[in-house]
Amino acid sequence: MMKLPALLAALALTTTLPAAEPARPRNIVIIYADDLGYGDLGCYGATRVATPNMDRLAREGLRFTSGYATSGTCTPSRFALLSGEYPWRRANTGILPGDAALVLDPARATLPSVLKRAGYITAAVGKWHLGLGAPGVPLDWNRPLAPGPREVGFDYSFIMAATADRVPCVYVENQRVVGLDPQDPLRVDYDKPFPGEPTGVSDRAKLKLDWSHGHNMAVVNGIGRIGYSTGGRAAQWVDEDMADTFTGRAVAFIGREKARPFFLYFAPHDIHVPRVPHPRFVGKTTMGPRGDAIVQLDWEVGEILGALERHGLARDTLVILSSDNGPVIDDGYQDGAVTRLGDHRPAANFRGGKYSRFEAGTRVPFLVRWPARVQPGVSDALVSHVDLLATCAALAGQTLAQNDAPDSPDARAALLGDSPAGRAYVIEHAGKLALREGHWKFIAPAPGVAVQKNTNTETANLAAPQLYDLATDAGETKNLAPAEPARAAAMAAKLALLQQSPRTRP
Ligand code: NG6
Ligand code: CA
Repeated sequence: MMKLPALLAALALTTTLPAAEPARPRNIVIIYADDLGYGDLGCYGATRVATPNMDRLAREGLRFTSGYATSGTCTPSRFALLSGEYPWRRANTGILPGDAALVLDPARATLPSVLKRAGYITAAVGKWHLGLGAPGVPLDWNRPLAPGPREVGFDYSFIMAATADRVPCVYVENQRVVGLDPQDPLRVDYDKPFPGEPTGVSDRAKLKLDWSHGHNMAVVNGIGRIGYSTGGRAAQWVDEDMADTFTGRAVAFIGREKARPFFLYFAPHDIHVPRVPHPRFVGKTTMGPRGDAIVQLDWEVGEILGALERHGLARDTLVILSSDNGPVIDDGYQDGAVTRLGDHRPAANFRGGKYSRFEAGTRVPFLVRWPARVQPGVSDALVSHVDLLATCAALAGQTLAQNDAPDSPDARAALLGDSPAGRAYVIEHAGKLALREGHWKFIAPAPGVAVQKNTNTETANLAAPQLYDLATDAGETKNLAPAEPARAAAMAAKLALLQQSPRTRP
């Protein structure tokens, strides 16, 4: 029998224990930044730009040091996040033009469809870049655009179709172009210019922001874009207002739906090109538009966090912040990003960047905050965006069918900080694949340039296999493949096996 003092102590313990931990977050918010580098945030070491709101998320939540996007560019990473499937298994999941058809399959489970099934009202606000309309059917921008976000599970959407550097430069709300004048129909063509419309070549001298490579087709708001368009003038966005517009819609969604559980996928344009922050952010850093766009992005994050607080939802809302791929300095406009970079290191101590299979391509900022459940701290667990579908499904009490989300494991233990161990491996994708297993990194041989000419990014393409020990060489400087051929061969075999198997979810 327990002695009285012990019994009292046990009782005291039980009475001071907090209420049972919630299994399910009241709301889920994913903030998916664009081209934001690991080293672009104060909480990951940046000193030349202040990011107080993202730093606060890190302080109040878990900051992952080995969080990965699946891919080194946007469309494939977003595809993986929303479908739970590696993009390299599917055709047409590379960087999409602005008039591409929807690449997500409405017949299959998606992150929003699973959460919708679980009773969350769902919204996508910001960058889409996953296509609109049916394959093979030319899109008429003057009519409802379907299939799109709604057909894959988003109740509400306020998006741009692709990227801000691609036409059409208009907002699309619930799959209709916003503010379109029927007398001035919008047309888009990615092959040939519309006669009489200026281009970034014909009107180069008049541009507000000159291009450095690409971005010399249609001119909208004095900025050259990718692709041609005509008409739809009244609907064209103002680049400087884009952060306010998207943030405003996201905050309004939270306010409108605060009475019931919601899932918000908020995908800011920042810090992708063209970097044209609102005048109130101009000059906030010494780095020019790229730095100022980080400040603007941080403001956007602050607005979302503020809305959650205002409505009393912060404690019970799971907020995840990450980036679709690593950083790039010159991505096609002469915006001073290269000349004004100074000693800021967007990729921290990693090699490569956007478009790369070196670590900086896919190792991204990754923050998880859920005050009611997640203890603040730092986690070195390997986690990937592709985990989020099955993880959120499990949190929401949903079971997945065998064929759903074939590459998405339930990573609750790592993502909620219950376990320091994450995945055994991550696959890193930019053109070809690479494999990180524990602290070893194997990069499969690939043809192609070692350094992308215009962006000046090291791609990691090499005719020979590469092997790095990230524990001692995070910057991937010393190729150990010649010295450790057996390890390189074993990792090559494992990567080939993973690539060939139709699914990796247990
Ligand atoms: C590239 C663009 C780049 C950017 C990228 C997509 C040129 C020369 N470069 O083709 O500016 O738009 O595509 O970026 O056009 S992503 O983050 O959406 O993947
Ligand atoms: Ca991107």
